[in-house]
Amino acid sequence: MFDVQKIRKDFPILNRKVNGKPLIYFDNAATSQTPQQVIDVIVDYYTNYNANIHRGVHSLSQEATDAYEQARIKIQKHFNAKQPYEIIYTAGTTHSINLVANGFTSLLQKGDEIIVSALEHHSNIVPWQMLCARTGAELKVIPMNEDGELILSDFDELLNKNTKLVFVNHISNALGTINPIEYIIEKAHSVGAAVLVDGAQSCPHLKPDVQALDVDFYVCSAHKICGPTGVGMLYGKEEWLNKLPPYQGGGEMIAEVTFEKTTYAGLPHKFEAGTPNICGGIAFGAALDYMNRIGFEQIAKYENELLAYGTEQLLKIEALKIYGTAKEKTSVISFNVGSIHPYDIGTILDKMGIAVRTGHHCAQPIMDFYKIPGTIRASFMFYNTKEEIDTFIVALKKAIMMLS
Ligand code: 7TS
Repeated sequence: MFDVQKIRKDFPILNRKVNGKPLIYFDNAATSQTPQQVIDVIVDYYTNYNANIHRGVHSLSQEATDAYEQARIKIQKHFNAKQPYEIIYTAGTTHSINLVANGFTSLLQKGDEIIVSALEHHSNIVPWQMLCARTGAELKVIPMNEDGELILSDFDELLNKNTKLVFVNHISNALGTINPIEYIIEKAHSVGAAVLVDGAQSCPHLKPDVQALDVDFYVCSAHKICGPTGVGMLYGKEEWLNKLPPYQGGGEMIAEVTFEKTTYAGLPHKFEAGTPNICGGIAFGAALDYMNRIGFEQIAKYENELLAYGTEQLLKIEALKIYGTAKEKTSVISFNVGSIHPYDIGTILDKMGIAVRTGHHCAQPIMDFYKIPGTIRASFMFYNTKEEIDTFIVALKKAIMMLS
């Protein structure tokens, strides 16, 4: 049984006050909160077995290496990758995307085309623009409609024999749209293009199966899935990871080094130069354990209830417009009220202990599409409640009165 009050007890931060009011944390799309079970794993690491990995014969180093590699296997199982070495530890989604974009520099040339979607976070736009500048490849964009859905017929027309790569997020951070990645992957493959899916916003809400999706690359950050910041992963199909050259040179990623010639280590180490975020990787595994114990089906069901309830309550407010009305969406609500600036509402809500994000959400092209400077974004996780939404609605109405 899904018991939200029991779950809330796992999150110490939910007990704190902000500006004298109980914290209501609705900025989960930016980062999720951390349960005690994951905090304990972090404390245990630094208290009991902090050591560098893959290099020491001593016990601490062995323990740290085992825990780090076991976490990789947890991540592999979670995403259903075929092999543990298809999971590359990175610093997060942005790092993972840059690793792939950098690797494609030697695989692309003038005349090649790359497709991104209009719904992307800047971290899934800028690295590809940089890649195009390095290689002469051209960037094409799948447009969106008023509901915040991708126009798939336009995508079909963009695809051709020159298309080498397609990049799309699984779920939009600014609007919550769930993109039809199955369709996109299948169509892209039909012209021989590789697909990278940005799972930064999907992984907190669903459990992707990379083999069933047949996706070439899938990336995410642990901090959005109840884990720590500074760690994430890149899943890549073995054949693709073998084709990409290493991203960074350094320790750990080599087979042999001489001044004449260096050979590289195999997967996954080829992409993991230097001392990694060891504790972060272990805690990433613990965060997935935590979420899987609750169960992603339960999580999605409950969050959908929050989404429906929050949407219904918000739409009762006069002059409130929701951006992102896709049929398939997750628990993110982006909105504005009349001509009130989102920042002003966000500031007043903060005074009442409510954390929302305001601004362009690192997705300026979406804001340009709607011709707005930004939105107020309330994003819910499984530890939020309908009662919190009620308090938020009362506070929002107060803010609107003060600003009208
Ligand atoms: N892609 C998407 C879809 C995202 O939502 C984010 C972060 C990133 C990439 C980058 O992730 P990072 O962990 O490397 O920073 N999104 C947000 C957000 O919506 N508000 O703050 C960060």
